[in-house]
Amino acid sequence: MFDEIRIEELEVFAKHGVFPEENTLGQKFLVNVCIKTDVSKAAAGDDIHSSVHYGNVCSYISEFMRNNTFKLIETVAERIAMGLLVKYDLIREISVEIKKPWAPIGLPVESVSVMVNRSWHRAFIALGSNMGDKNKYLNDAVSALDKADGCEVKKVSSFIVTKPYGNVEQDDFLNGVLELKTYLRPYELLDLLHEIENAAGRKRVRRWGPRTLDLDILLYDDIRMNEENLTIPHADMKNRDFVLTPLKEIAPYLVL
Ligand code: ROI
Repeated sequence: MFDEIRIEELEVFAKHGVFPEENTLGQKFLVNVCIKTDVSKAAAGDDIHSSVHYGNVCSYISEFMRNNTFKLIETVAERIAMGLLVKYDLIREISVEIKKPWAPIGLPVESVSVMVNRSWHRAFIALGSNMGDKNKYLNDAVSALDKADGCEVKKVSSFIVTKPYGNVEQDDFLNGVLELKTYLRPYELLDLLHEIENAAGRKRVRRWGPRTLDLDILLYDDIRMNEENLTIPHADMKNRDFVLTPLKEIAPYLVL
């Protein structure tokens, strides 16, 4: 589906490591990167501005690795992957491998390495509130999500007043749906939604009780998962007009 731009064995002298001497003496690191992007526009126009300049990517990596010190090459790889995803709009997926050919482990080894893969995902999030200043709770949630690391709100539906669903006697809800671009994985996204709910003073007193703010993952790319505290697509969304109506407004093309 995507084209690839590869960087192989970029050499950087830096100070990452768990052992204190690694943080003072430093050692050689080798970096491999595979960028998934669409190069057709750049190729057609023979224009570097429509592509990802691999020279600039190499400088970014080299500088980042020399100016920071981490214990784990996992951290180095992940931070580079995320930094590049955010910096270059054209990068859709990226893998970053960090190798240590001189790892001081006291055994003969060719090299040790970590490779991380990160990419952009599209999620749809349902928003609901039926306590206090409902409109403010929903608007604040939209901006909190837009400001969060690795997240960008692409579309927000109108907010609609809905009768409580599920045989519950409580105040009317204000509901909406937003489309999110994110590099967070489903469980990381779930944690972020919980943090935002908690910041809005959400108390989990009883199931289906009134709430200041409720945020649910409806869809995440095309994935299907059924785990103890996370089901995607949302288990009951097809029965909930308060979700389907705003979802249809911002994504009428979706086939559920
Ligand atoms: N009913 C409506 N109308 N809107 C909601 O957001 C909502 N959320 C819930 C329950 C209690 C199921 N009912 C709802 O969690």
